[in-house]
Amino acid sequence: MSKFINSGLMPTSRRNVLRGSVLAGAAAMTGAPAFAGQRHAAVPKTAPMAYFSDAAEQQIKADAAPADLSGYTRVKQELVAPPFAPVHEQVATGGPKIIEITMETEERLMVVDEDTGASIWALTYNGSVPGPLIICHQGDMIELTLRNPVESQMEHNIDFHASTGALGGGGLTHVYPGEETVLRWKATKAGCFTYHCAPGGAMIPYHVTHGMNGSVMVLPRDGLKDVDGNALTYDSIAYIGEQDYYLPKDENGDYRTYEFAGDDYADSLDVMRTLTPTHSVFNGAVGALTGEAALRAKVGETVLMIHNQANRDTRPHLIGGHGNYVWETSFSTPPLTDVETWFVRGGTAVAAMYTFEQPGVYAYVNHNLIEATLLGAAAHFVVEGEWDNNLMEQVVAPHEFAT
Ligand SMILES: [Cu+2]
Repeated sequence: MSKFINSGLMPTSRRNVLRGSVLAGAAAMTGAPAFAGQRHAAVPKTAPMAYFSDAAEQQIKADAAPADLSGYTRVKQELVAPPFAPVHEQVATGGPKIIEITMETEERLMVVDEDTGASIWALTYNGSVPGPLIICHQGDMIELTLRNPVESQMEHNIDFHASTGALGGGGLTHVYPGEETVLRWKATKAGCFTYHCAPGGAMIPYHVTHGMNGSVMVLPRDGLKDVDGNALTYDSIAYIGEQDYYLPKDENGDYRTYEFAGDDYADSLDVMRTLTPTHSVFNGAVGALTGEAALRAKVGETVLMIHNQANRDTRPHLIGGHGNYVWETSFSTPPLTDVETWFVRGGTAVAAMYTFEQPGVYAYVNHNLIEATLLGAAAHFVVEGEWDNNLMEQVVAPHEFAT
């Protein structure tokens, strides 16, 4: 499905890494599309495209009263790779928590499509596309240690759509290779939310479309409810990140390969400007959730499907099933019910709950069917159990009819 190749351990520093704000500023001044080659040169330390200046940030922090952490209990959450979810409670017990998590900004070469050889130097949180699912309850705090390995080529940060202030934390979390930072934020809104890297300027979509995004689920403290206030619970979570890639091709129409992360910057921006992805895949690669890697469930099992798309609108559909309950916007409003196809606004994560009633293989697709079949946006649920003829029966098998 995907493989890792050692990045080559090119020495980097705060001055010569691919810095989003500097590169974006330089691009704006010169009109040049990209500056991947500048990795080797000293880059002047200015911040022409900063949305949130260092000076303002320091002043705000200096004037602020310390956070009141009384009443919180500290716990660690062990993050796991998609499509799985970390161990969590659906209904919170005890008071609010400070949930400690750690993420590394790993730059890794991934195969996107084994059939064509398409690959990408993915920019990731913890090595996966999407990044890991984080789960907390409304009123909890997330305390993230964000670490950028010394062998990275680029600076990274993180913007949590679930958080409040400082560009979702993006203004406070710029880490260069060999640096780490700690950010704590309070989950005040209940729902599923995207998080993504946002270094500055064109580096924002560059990092996001290289895989650097994921989801936070902030559950209501008393769990999920239907429109009448009845409790809704799930047996499992299927965490699906839809990723649009814009992979450059050479003059022969073959996908280009690159030696280091960031080397594709200029070529990628050329493809990104077309707004036409070469791939739209689930969990990082074509076929990442089919075949041996298909999602699994049983008849009677209730699955919460969390669908993240940080950059583009999409419309998931479970072929042969439904979204019994779909929270398209937040958990603060009642869910939509019995939905055939739901909508994920670009820059959003959506939760859809379904209880399987028939065994078989269900395709879960982006119901732009061109994207599902030609670009890769398809997964499979393999469901075990007893077939129910009351719901569906092949009354007569296909056969030649008499003329
Ligand atoms: Cu990044």
